Amino acid sequence: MSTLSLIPTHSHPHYTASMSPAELQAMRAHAQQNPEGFWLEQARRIHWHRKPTQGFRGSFEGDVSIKWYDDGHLNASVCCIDRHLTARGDQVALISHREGRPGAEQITYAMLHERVCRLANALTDLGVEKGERVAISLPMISEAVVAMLACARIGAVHVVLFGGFSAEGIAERLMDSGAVLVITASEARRGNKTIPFKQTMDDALLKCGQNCTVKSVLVVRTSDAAVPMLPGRDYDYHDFVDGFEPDFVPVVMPAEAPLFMLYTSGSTGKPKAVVHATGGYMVWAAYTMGMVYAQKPGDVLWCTADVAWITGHTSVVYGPLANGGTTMISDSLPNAPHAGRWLDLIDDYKVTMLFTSPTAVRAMMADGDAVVQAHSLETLRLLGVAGEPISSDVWMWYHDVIGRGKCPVADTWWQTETAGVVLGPVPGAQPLKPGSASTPLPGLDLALADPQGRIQENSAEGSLCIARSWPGQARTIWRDHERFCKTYFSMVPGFYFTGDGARRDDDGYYWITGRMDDVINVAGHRLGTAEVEDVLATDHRLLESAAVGVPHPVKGQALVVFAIARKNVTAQPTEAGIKRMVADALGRYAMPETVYLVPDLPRTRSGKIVRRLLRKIASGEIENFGDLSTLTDQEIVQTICNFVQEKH
Ligand code: 6R9
Repeated sequence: MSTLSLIPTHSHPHYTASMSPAELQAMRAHAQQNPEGFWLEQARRIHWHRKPTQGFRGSFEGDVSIKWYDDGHLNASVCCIDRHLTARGDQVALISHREGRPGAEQITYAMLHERVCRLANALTDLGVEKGERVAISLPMISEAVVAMLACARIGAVHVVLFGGFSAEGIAERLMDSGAVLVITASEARRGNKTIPFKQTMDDALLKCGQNCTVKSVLVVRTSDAAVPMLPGRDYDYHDFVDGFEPDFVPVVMPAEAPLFMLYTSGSTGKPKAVVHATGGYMVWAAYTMGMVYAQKPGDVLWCTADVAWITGHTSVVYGPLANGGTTMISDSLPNAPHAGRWLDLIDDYKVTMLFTSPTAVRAMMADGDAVVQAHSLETLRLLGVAGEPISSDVWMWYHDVIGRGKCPVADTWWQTETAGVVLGPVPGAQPLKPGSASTPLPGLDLALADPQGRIQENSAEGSLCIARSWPGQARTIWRDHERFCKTYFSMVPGFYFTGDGARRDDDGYYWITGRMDDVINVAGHRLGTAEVEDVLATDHRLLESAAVGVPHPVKGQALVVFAIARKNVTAQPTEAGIKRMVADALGRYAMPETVYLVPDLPRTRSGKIVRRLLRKIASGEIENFGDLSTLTDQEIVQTICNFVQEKH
């Protein structure tokens, strides 16, 4: 199948590749033979105040240590702005489209420099020092990009928080990160819903109570709605910031100084903040985005990801700007106020490179081809996806209908922890296989391990691991290095374990088979089932619960919860109440699709809940359950099936 659907290199004559197949081959060989030299050469993609003379130093063994370009010095905002000012100060760096407002803001590199400097001055005035954390919780507006770069300019560590988090979720992250300042908005509109950013932040700050480290809050007024402002703590962003000087001498940082941290979900416990280092991350952002999305003058790259995800950091902000490209953001929804809204924007702003999620592609596909046909889309020359598996039929639809058969489709596999593309094609320089995330970028050494941790050669299936460090690798988990070592380096000693399973075919192309741990992926959002179960464990009316992911036609996966209600409590929990409780605690994105209140759960003799069975039942696969002999009570499987069927 993989060979039949191979799309050869020469299929997209309209796409000018950044390198030839032979050049790519040579690059791979060079990276393999001389990794140190290769990565020092790649470091030249960015601007250094002091050039590094060392590549990787460290080890995946024992108390894992990862350092890149350790003797180099730089400032990430200089890489993204100042170094472009002479050659392309008047080129548009950022197109910022706001739904319901005519036109879009076209922010040149010179304007971006001014705005970032003003905010850097304002943050310094408010006492933010280098190394301190600044939390950013904003919709997709230009201030989000400016805020990240201003933190980088003063050497502060940004922590971008997703607007969909609940007050509780935000409070937890503010306290864990020790953020000293917050940048948020008054509110945002998503379709016909209002997202009360400031209200949620106020609630979160209240919840932090005695443990609150936040001293100031900058509020971008995104609508006319009045929001309560606490004098001495809260400042109107523009009233305050716009008065500062449009120049700020960047704080030069050592390469290993943290640039940002980002919370993500794991299989156990609370969300963890993954820490990324300035030098390695910047090289990696420039390299990976340069390899997959090689922007030429005039290219407009629209990555639809929210800035609060790693894709938003690398593919919206740092990658395109480090490479001197034009990046676009929009706070619009793909199908509001009407289906095909994103297609309007592609035509309106002459987008040449579209990078979105498989969920968004499936949603566009569900709206029907006629919506697409009503648009020109003639500026598009490259399409990309990341975040979750894309099936070959959806890939083909994206290629044939959105791309009109003219644009290569780059399916890229990566993670918050890898910070940039690991598996992905160099478009035009190698054949594509619909449904495969292609091959590792040059310099990356991937491995598949069997259940005993033995590395498999040639075509094989197993746990996806990375054998050698890469510049953008996460350095640690904030305040929990032990968890970092255990989560990523204990599974296959000496290797970084990704948490995903994959198959490698005869041509060396990788096919991701999905997570091997209890992490699910709802519309590209990573969610630990343990997080959901931890929330439900706080409700005294519930005895126990189990959360699983099931296939969903648009979202990829959906969350299903099985819960056991305690007997003899006065107010019985309801399924709707349980849904609300999860959404209130974690955020709207985590709202379960379905909740089943059941009398018990299938367990092994050692007491472990058998999630494999729950996943099958929840997805309606009730024909073949396999071996049930290890269960304490086999009847319960049928009982739960009956509950599920009754509901449908
Ligand atoms: C960039 C991002 C990471 C997890 C990852 C994997 C899944 C990402 C994928 C993919 C299949 C792809 N994933 N890209 N699965 N094909 N092209 O998504 O980061 O939010 O940390 O999620 O997403 O399971 O382990 P993050």
